[in-house]
Amino acid sequence: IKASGQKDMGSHQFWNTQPVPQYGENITEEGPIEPSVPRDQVRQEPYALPKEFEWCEVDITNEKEITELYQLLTLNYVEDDDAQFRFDYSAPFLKWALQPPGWKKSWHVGVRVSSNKKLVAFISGTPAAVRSHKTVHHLTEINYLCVHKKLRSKRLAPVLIKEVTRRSHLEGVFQAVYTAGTVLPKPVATCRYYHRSLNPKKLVECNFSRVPRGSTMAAMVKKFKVAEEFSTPGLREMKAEDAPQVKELANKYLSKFDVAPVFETDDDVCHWLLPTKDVVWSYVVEDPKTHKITDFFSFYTLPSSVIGNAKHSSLNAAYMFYYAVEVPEKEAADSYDNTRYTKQRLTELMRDALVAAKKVSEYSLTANFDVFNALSLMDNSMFIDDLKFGPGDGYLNYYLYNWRCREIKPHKVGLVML
Ligand code: NHW
Repeated sequence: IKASGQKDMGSHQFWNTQPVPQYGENITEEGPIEPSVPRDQVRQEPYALPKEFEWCEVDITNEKEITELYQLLTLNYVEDDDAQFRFDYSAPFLKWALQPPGWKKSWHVGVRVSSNKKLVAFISGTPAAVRSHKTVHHLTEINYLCVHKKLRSKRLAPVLIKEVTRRSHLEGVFQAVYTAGTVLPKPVATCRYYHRSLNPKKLVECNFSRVPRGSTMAAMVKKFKVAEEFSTPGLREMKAEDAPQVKELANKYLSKFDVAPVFETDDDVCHWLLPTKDVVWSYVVEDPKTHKITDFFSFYTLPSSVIGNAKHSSLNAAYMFYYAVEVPEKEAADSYDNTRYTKQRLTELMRDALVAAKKVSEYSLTANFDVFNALSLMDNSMFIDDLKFGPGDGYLNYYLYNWRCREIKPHKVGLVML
């Protein structure tokens, strides 16, 4: 989904005051923009809200409160420019996304109307280890910033951002990473969305895609047909016992990108990658002879509400998440052979990811995927054309808060944000 809100460069009343690089700044040295400070020098009182509102912590372990958060987002979160689709993160998904190891309730920041306690705005932070170039940051991943539609353009977003920043500072965290469709000062990377049709008929009916001139629906259905069975020998669902090997494999593969997460513990890997019902799916390749895990891939579900369509109310999308291939030693030594091996292996693996998405769809009502989405990051450009992904009109910008960082090309981005 492409978010709107592109502004004139330079005219950012709020962002011009923040420790982020400004447009036009030429970055040569990496490092913090403002210093970290001890806890007792961090502002102790919450920022002031307009008088009819109050702060709250949204307790997402509580069914009532996670439902309130779900309701706020399902009606008010990100839409595309033409207001045809709106992200519809499910409650189980939000629980998963917001409760990684080390998660903090104080970083699930809500705003309620004081009189009736209605939840009208939200922003979240979750702890993560993310490397940019050579530095590993223990930072905050910011996500799910949302202000109710009726309260837009009242400068509430800057207050939410300042408050979550203050709460990060209180925990000794002075850097953050976030992504947005909106262009703000100043993206460290920009990736493009690609889409692979699984259910072309529905995508056309939802106005998500068109039948190309000179083609027919029958031709599209044929073009996008997916095999029924996996082709990679040894491919199976990931299990908890695989975590130590998957951790090694993932960290090694991710080390070649300029911005990427670091999976520090088996718990991190289990949280993010073990299959979680109706949320995330992961598959590993176990070498039939050695029983070593040589590759893995994962994808998550994120449906969008279809706005104002007579026939469909929801579009179900699978999103490519993390993956890795282990390059055998003889190919690894030579960069040409390495690339050739990776391209071939990854293409076959991702062909199976499409098969897996189809298989999941057969057994699940909530994850009946119509489309498989991926960004132009990691090694995705190696399989995008062969597997019939097409470019979308959405872009995703990556930002670091309080860290100057040289620009990163999409194929050097190894971080996937939810
Ligand atoms: S991006 C998704 C953001 N959410 C949506 O698009 C949902 C639908 N839209 C809304 O709810 C993933 C509202 O339009 C929002 C803005 C709330 C977006 N990021 O209150 P005002 C994330 O969640 C700036 C950052 O009047 P509004 C990542 C805008 O440029 N800033 O606007 C979130 C302007 O500032 P400027 C954004 O429409 C990362 C100011 O807000 C933004 O009623 C957050 C206007 O405020 C966005 N997506 O509410 C940053 N959209 O300077 C984290 C607009 O230009 C930073 N703005 O005048 C790090 C913090 C932690 C640090 C720790 C050390």
